[in-house]
Amino acid sequence: MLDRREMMKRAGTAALGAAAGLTSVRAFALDTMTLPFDNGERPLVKYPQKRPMIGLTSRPPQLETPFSIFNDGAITPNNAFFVRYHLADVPLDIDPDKFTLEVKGKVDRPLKLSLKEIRKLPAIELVAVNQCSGNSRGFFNPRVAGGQLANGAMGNARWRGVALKTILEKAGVQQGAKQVTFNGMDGPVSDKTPDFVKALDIDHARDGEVMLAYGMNGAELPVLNGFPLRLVVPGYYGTYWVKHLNEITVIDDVFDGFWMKSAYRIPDTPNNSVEPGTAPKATIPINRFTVRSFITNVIDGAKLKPGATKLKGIAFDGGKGIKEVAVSIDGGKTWTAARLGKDLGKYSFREWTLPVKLAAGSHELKVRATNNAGDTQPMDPLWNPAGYLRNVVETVRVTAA
Ligand SMILES: Nc1nc2c(c(=O)[nH]1)N[C@H]1C(S)=C(S)[C@@H](COP(=O)(O)O)O[C@H]1N2
Ligand SMILES: [Mo]
Repeated sequence: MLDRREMMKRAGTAALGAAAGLTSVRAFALDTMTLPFDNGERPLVKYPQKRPMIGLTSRPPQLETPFSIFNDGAITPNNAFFVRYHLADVPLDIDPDKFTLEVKGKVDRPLKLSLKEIRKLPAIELVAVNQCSGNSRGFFNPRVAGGQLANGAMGNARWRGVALKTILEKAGVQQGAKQVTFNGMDGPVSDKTPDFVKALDIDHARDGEVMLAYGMNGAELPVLNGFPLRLVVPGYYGTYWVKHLNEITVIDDVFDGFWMKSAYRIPDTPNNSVEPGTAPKATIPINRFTVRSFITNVIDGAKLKPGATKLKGIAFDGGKGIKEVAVSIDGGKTWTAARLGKDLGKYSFREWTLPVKLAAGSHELKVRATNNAGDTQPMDPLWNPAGYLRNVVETVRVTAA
């Protein structure tokens, strides 16, 4: 366990600015919690606009959602939504009246749009999961380098904004355009660190669903989730969801910046996995989510009363939509289909429930989802050196007594 001083040190002293009506406030540590892997001790920290969250780093702030939140409903509240940054220079006092989005490169009409102008364009809304590529990395065996996250680097929200397609049409994409790059207002503290820039293929960028979002669950974006504007790339890992987005560039080649060419790559193999401990021969940029499902109302190691219990949880995938969730209470020998909850769209968490009867004794509860393309979850974990894409069938061990 960490002592108080160490907790304070780790919780850091990030001061958030006045942009979203925030006064300058320091984050402070409330308590600690322990994630279920070695070196899993974390401070619970309080940042402006956030409820107590699991602190991973303080400069930049990186916060994981306590897993119990996912049992409260299919939508993750803004104040419990995880936070991920790469670069320490995070823009915390953006003046929304001075903010502009620049659209440039291979376009007929380069644009500089204010937030007001962006909000006047036709709006779209969509419920979608945002999940960090490294969500659940802490469970990798052998362990891998990177943020040691449990299962809380994900969240599901109703996003509101303008289709990127609308903006690109306004700018007039030129013949021969291949990709679109996205840059946010945060930057590196040192010149040696490459700026965080991501790219999408032009057809993907124009699919009508990739969105510049200014709204999240009926409110503005929280500062730490990209205020005042962020990219939403439904079904794709969070790395593409560029926050504080202020620069869009249409290019006629394939972008070769560090965060596309060298980072966020997965093995170019059938399951995007390799033998544990080995390096892939060829890699591709990470893209869509793998299929995942969780039990949310019973935690590992729980003691329950024998008899009737209702299991409950969530499932999601990269955009085909969840077709079936099956649950086993005997360690995977037999499976029963769960009842699916309300369908909030193919990019959303899908809630599920299943009444079960537990005899006295120990039980291994497992949950496995299948999407509309027939993709499902492996019984044994797949491995890759960056600790991405984790989607093994989760096991919750309980004792009924
Ligand atoms: N500007 C900016 N946008 C960013 C990042 C970043 O470092 N800077 N990190 C990305 C990564 S890796 C993830 S997982 C998501 C996390 O979104 P969130 O912090 O709103 O949860 O933001 C993405 N957008
Ligand atoms: Mo991420």
